[in-house]
Amino acid sequence: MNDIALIGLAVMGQNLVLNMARNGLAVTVYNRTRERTEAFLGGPAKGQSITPAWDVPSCVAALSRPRKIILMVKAGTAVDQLLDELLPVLEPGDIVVDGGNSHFEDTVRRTRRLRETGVFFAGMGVSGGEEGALLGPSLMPGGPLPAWEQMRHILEKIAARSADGDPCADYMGADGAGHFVKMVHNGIEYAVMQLIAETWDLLRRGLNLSPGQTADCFAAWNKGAASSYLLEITANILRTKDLSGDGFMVDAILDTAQGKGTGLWTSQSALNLGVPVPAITAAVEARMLSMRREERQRYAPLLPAADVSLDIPAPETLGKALFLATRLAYLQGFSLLMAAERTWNWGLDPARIARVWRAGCIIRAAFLDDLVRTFAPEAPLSFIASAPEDLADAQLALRRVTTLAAAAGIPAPGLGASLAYYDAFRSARLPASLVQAQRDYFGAHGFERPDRPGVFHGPWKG
Ligand code: NBP
Repeated sequence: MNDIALIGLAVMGQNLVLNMARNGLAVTVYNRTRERTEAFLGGPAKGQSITPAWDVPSCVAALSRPRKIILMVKAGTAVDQLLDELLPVLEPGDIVVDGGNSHFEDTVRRTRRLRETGVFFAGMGVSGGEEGALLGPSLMPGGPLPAWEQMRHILEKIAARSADGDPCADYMGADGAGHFVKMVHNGIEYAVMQLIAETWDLLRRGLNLSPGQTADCFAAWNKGAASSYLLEITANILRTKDLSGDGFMVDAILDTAQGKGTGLWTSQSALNLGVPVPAITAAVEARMLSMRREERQRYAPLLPAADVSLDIPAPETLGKALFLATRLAYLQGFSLLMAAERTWNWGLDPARIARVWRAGCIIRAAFLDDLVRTFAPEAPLSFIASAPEDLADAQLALRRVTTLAAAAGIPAPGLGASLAYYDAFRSARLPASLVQAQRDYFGAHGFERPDRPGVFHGPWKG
C-alpha cells in the first residue's frame, strides 16, 4: 500500500511527486490524460518509488488508510469534477488536499460539502513555483485540523526549511484559511514585483544608469535585512543578455504584464473586508495599464512631458525607498489577514504565517525573521515603526524618490501609494471631515463630532 496519491501531473504535480519520492514516500500518481502519466514514468520518474494508476478508483485502492490524496490540477471546475469522482470511493476519515490556486470561497464551499461525507477536505496554498515544488515549497494548509495532524509528517518532510531548520509548512486555520493565505501571498508578490519594476524604471529613466549598473544596484541592495528572493532574481534577470541579439533580455520582452487573477482576488477581498491594500491594488492596476499598449504607443508623443528640475537622489536613496515600500506592502497584506481573522475566526496567526514564508516561497525575505519577532496584531504599524531612526531616513528616501518620479514624469503608482498609506497613518487629522460635511450637505447623512456624542447635521443652507 502506498503512503499518498497525487492527481494532476503537470509541472507542479510532477515536481511535488519527485520531492515526495526523494523523501522516502511511496507515491501513487494519476492524471486525466494517460499520455502525461506515461511520459512522466518514462522520464523524470524512472527508477523512483512512484506507481501509476489509470483511473480514480484504482488510485484510491492503492493507498493505506486513511487515504491521503493531493490534487494539483487547474483551479476551478477540475477540482469539483475530481471530487465527484473521488467521493464514491473514499471513506470517512480519508483526506483530500487541494494544492492548486483555488479561490478561498470555493474552498470554503468544498470544505462544507465534504464535511457532510466525513471525508476531510483541506485547501492548501503551495508557493515556490516549479523549482520550489521540486526542492522544497512553502506550504500553507488549511481546513479541518485532523487532516493537518494526519498530513503533517508528510508536508513537513517535503517543505522548504528556514535558516534555523524549521519546516516551512504549518497549519493556517479552518475552512478557506490556507488558500486565503496563499492569495494574500500572491497579492504581496504582485506589489513587491511592481515596486521593484518602478524602482528599476527610475534607475534607468530617472537616473540614466546603464543596464549593468541597475543590476549592480539590486545586487547591492540584496544584503542583510533587506535581502529577498525577488531582489536576487531581479539582479540576475537584469544581467542576462538576449542570446538572439546583442542587447539585454529584459529589453527584448514585450512590456505588457499579465496575471492569473490572484492579485485581483486579493484587492477584491480587501475591498469587501474594508481593508486598504493600496500597493497591491496599484500593482494590479499597473498590469492593467501595461496591457493597454496600443493606446500608450499612440498617446506617448501627444501628451505633454514633465519639465521640473530637482536634485537627483543617489541610487542608495532608491534602495532605501524600495525597502520601506516593500515592508509597507507586507504590512498591508498582514492587515488583510487580520481582518479576515476578525471576520471568519479561522485561527490565522500572523507569526505562523510569516514563519512559513521565510523559505521556499516567492516572497521570502530576510526581514520576515524580524516580523515574526516584532509583529503585534493589535498594533501592526509598530513593525514599521520599531526602528525610528531608520524610519526617519527611509521615509525621507521614499518622499524624494516619489518626487523624482513625479518630476521626471515616470509613473510609480506602487511607490506613491505606499507613501500615501504611510502619510495617512501619520496624519492625526485627515480631510475626511470635509467628505462627511459634503455627505451631510447633499444627503443629510449626518456626522459625528470629537467633542460631544451623537449624530449632527450642519446649518448648510442657512
Ligand atoms: P495547470 O494549472 O496547467 O493544470 C494542468 C493539470 O490539471 C493537468 O494535470 C490536467 O490534466 C489537469 N486537469 C485539468 Br486542466 N482539467 C481537469 C479535469 N477536469 N479533471 C482532472 N484533471 C484536470 O498545472 P500546474 O501549472 O502544474 O498547476 C497546478 C495547480 O497548482 C494549479 O492550480 C496552479 O494554479 C497551482 N500552482 C501553480 C504554480 C506554478 O508556478 N505553476 C505555483 C503554485 C500553485 P490533463 O493532463 O488531463 O490536461
